[in-house]
Amino acid sequence: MAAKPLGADIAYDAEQIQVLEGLDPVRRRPGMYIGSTDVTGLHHLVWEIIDNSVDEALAGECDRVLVTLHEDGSCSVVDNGRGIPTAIHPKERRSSLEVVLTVLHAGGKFGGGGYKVSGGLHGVGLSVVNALSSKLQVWVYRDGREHFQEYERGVPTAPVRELGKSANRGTTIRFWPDPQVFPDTGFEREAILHRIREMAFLNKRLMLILDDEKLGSPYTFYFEGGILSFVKHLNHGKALANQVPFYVDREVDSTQIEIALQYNQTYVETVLSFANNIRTAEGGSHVTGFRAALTNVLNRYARKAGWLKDSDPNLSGEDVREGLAAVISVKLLEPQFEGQTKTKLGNAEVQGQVSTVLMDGLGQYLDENPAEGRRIIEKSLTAARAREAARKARDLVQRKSLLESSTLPGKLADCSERDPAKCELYIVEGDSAGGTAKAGRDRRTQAILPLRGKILNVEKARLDKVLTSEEIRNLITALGTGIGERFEYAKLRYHRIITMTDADVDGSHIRTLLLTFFYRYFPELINNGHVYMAQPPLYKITKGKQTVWVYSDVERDQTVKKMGGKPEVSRFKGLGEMNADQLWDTTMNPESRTLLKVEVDDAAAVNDIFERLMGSDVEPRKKFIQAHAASVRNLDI
Ligand code: 0RA
Repeated sequence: MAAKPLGADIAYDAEQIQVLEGLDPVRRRPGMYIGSTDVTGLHHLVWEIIDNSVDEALAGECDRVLVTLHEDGSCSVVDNGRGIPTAIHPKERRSSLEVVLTVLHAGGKFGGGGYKVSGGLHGVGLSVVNALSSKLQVWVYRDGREHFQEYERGVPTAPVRELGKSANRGTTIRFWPDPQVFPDTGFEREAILHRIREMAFLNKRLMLILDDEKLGSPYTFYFEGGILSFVKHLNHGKALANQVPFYVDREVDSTQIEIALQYNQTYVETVLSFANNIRTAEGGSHVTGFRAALTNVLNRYARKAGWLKDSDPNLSGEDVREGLAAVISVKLLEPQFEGQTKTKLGNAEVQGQVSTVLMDGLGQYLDENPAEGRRIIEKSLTAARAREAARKARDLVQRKSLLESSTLPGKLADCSERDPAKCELYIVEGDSAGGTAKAGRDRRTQAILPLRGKILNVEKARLDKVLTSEEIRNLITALGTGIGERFEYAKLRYHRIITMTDADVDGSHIRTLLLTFFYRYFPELINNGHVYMAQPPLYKITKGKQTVWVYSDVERDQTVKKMGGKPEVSRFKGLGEMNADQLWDTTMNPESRTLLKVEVDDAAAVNDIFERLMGSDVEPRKKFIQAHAASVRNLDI
């Protein structure tokens, strides 16, 4: 190392102590800044940097972002934007680059203006990424030069250095997440792929690349069509109602509004909304404006064309959204995020802006594409008739007091406890396993409902058909909540609803059907964390009279070693293999069991998965179920 003037070093050290103190709160309470230190929190570091690069794209200054997952566990993000400013910061009297990377809430951007992802939901700032990385390196290409700085846990190891001339422009940030902060520092390729694909859809003509060094070739995403391509992607593999998708891209009072929609021949609504590239899972003003305008335009069109008579009631919002795949993306200067998870757009003015854009645009589309218009209206009219039929069927069923009665189904072995918070409902595959579970359970708090055979595939049927299934009616009665418009969360009889199925392909399929059913008809139960999957063991290991059940390959190998000799190892096939005591010990005892909580946070991903699982193509489905038995993201509890 070259000798430096002593004075300069002392001044520099003093600054570094300040930096350390500045970022100290982040290292003390990372959860406050990135939500958690699990994989979700870990990925926030990646999103933060990508968001900053995409901001450059939004400013029209960048058209390429490369994310690399390096073999050494670090991640780098390269963009060809303007580069983080490097001039001496007038107030801080050091490089602006260092200020951006070491001062909490310095944001990156000096002064307002422009649409920003990073100002929004995840906008914690690059200094947070830096604070939570054991090492971070940044290269800036700007003003014909290459600049570099390195940090350890947020503290610069030296001042910004000029490495020489360069004709490039842009920023490269490489970071090593700190194992002192994150118990697991492994990035998930699928999660990153999903987000950069989404970013590519949301920012047309921006190229995003993911290079996982463990793999041969990188993934490149680039869409000329933007969210038009997104909607085609959502409908991939589905039969369509309108062949020509609708698309509009307009700016109203400096709000950019982009909407794409296309109907498919399913009964499911998939409307994804975004504000400044952030997924607004709780909706908000843009979604409200979209829904109002869609219902309005289609009713006016149906009446004008005579498909709705004067005496006919209007098509309802639900009718015009059956089979709808749509993406709404707005970009605004000062987005306000509200709601429980801060994913609801609050800006009131956006409602009218979106309405206007959709009314004008869709009105014009229908005039120009009358055949498509006809197909859309026919689909909505069919939905309206089916909804009426479903209402009658439900009333009939409810009048027969099958769903809301106090008479519980005969097959349900209920528990004695009456406080729902203490009660669990085990949904068990097959009468025989049901019998074992009944014998093994804690009858005070655990109820057992055996399901015979395969339950109906609710992806392929409307509610009226779904309600013809006795198994499903039993389940709804046991839950106590009713269904559809009459759903009452407060009447839920069990706070834990646990699917317990065999570990084979059939079992996985039944579990997926059940989870699909909950996802479609009881989303509140999933969102409030009431739905779980039991985790039976994977292997049975026997030696003489001794039997041990294990839950993973690692545990299997350890146990075999511990037992010595040559114990017999067999794959656990079905619940029927165990007697009541064994089932209790391995799978049902709250003291020792593992439950996976079912969580769904991404409608697009879930749709994709359900489509593959429920499609008519059987072979890929089997393979897929085997590979991803838990079709939804799940959490150990
Ligand atoms: C501050 C100001 C400007 C750009 C950036 C930060 C910036 C940050 C990141 C993070 C990753 N890539 C980035 N690219 C740019 C504006 C610069 C200007 O006005 O010239």
